[in-house]
Amino acid sequence: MKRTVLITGATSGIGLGCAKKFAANGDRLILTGRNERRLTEICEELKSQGCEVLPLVFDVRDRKAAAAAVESIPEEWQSIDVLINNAGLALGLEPEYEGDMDDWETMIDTNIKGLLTMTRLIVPGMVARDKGHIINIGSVAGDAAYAGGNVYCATKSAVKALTDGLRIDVANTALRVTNLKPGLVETNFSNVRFHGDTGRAKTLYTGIKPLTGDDIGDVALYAANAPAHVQIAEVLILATHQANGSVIVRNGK
Ligand code: NDP
Ligand code: 8X3
Repeated sequence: MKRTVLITGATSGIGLGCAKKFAANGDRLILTGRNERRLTEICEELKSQGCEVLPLVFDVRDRKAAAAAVESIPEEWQSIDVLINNAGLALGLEPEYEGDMDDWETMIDTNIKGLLTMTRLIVPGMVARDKGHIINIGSVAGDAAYAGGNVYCATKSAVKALTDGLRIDVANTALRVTNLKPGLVETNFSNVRFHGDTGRAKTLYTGIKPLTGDDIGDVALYAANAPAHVQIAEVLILATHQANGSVIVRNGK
């Protein structure tokens, strides 16, 4: 039977990679994002490949809009089997004592509070059905801080704590909870981080073959397709020439 998979932030990068992989697996998708035009294009493309898709346009920082969007899901789509909490971003790479407070607020509101809002809205149904899988997109940045990462790293450490906490809270159910922690993935992430400075964003990926959104989609699908008794709790996924959040060897072989 087809699963219903809700992916937040599916208009780009890792969320889009997950959407493509779950669609190819025969699942049906609820895809979210703020960019309505892009979301519509992606849904049309997936539909043309035979995937059933439901788009929901809202900002995960807006609790009321998120609740209204979830409320609007037609009854036959409401039994969500997999929730991929992916929507998120980094803003800035300044030292902590020089960071932009508005950027901090946006990261905290999106990466932590947005993820919590979606968890609070979707997981009670999973618990009631005793069925479901929550896949949170954390980061290598949550393992240890790197230079200029400060607040972004803190939000991804929070994702780890919230994922571990949820796993404890549902250990008496059949639900599974996974933290996927990618390293360098070439997406729109660095353009967003550097406020549209594409030249600076590109330098992040020079001299190394980075991961792609599809690579992370593969791992998410693996975790979701594991037998029911197997819980992939946490996976760190790095490019071959990246060792951790701080060590990246450029122009390795
Ligand atoms: P992208 O910028 O390519 O994609 C980010 C996605 O998040 C977009 O679909 C965007 O959609 C959505 N999004 C951002 N803010 C909001 C919001 N307030 N409400 C709803 N949706 C939002 O970046 P990535 O794909 O790289 O990032 C996805 C996740 O992966 C993030 O959580 C990021 O922290 C994490 N990650 C990224 C890594 C990387 O190297 N790229 C490595 C490790 C983790 P829209 O603009 O339509 O709202
Ligand atoms: C994104 C990876 O190393 O740019 O979470 O923080 S990193």
